Amino acid sequence: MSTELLARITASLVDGDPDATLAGTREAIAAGLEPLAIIEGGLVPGMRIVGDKYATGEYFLPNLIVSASGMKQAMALLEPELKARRQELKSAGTVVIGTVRGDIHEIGKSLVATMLAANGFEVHDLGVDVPVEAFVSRAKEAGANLVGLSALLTTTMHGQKDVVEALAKAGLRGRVKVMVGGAPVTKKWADEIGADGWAQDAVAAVDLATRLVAQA
Ligand code: B1M
Repeated sequence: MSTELLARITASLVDGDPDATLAGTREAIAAGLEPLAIIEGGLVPGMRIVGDKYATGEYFLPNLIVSASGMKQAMALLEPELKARRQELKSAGTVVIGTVRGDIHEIGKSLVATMLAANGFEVHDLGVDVPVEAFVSRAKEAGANLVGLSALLTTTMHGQKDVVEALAKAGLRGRVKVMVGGAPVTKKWADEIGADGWAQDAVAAVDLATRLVAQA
């Protein structure tokens, strides 16, 4: 039953049918599926297929936009469910997160932000297309232990390096760790730009953030 339901959610994203994505997500919540299982077993695979079809020229930009809208609406339903499962009330650390300058990809960054909040972090989500200086000033104001930088384009990954350098210039690198992620971002890139860590997905990001904050 749950496998069939998750497959239906995946198919609704691939078909570009946000109403069906929302209906499937509601049904899965009502059936008692864990929010994370819905995200990882239904929604993320759907977006992955859509991305592959776009890469091969089978889908075009409007397909991406419609599917992303379905995913975003489903995430809005799941966020309170994820937060409601948060049991540990002690703050795990303060994180400033955003998608770097020039890049408007929001879904993965928001998923990481939601998972961090659901795991007890105080999260300052700056949104997308965030200027370098905004990361620095918010990290200062919020007394952040960690800055999270998302980039989905090979052309915007450099923005992560710019933020690492700007944090160093502002004298914050002693107490602020940097975590990077996003589809084209690798551990090798993280090492190259002097970030403290790289996470492949939102679950790994929570583990990494926990480890980095412990070292901060
Ligand atoms: Co865009 N896009 N897009 N897009 N888009 C990609 C990234 C692309 C790979 C598609 C492709 O060609 N196959 C390609 C990039 C190619 C490249 O650079 N190598 C691409 C392109 C080219 C573009 C445009 C340039 C297209 C155009 O205009 N001609 C344009 C760029 C606009 C801009 O940013 N300036 C563009 C626009 C868009 C939309 C607006 C239509 C839409 C985004 C809508 C939105 O976010 N509100 C969109 C989408 C939806 C995608 C794909 C299909 C899906 C991205 C997504 O949401 N995935 C994507 C294809 C792909 O990635 N396979 C694609 C689901 C999400 C859960 O995964 O974001 O990877 P992801 O996040 C994961 C991990 O990466 C990780 O955890 C997340 C959860 O597991 N992670 C982190 C992410 N951030 C992290 C931060 C961390 C740690 C982990 O720590 C801080």
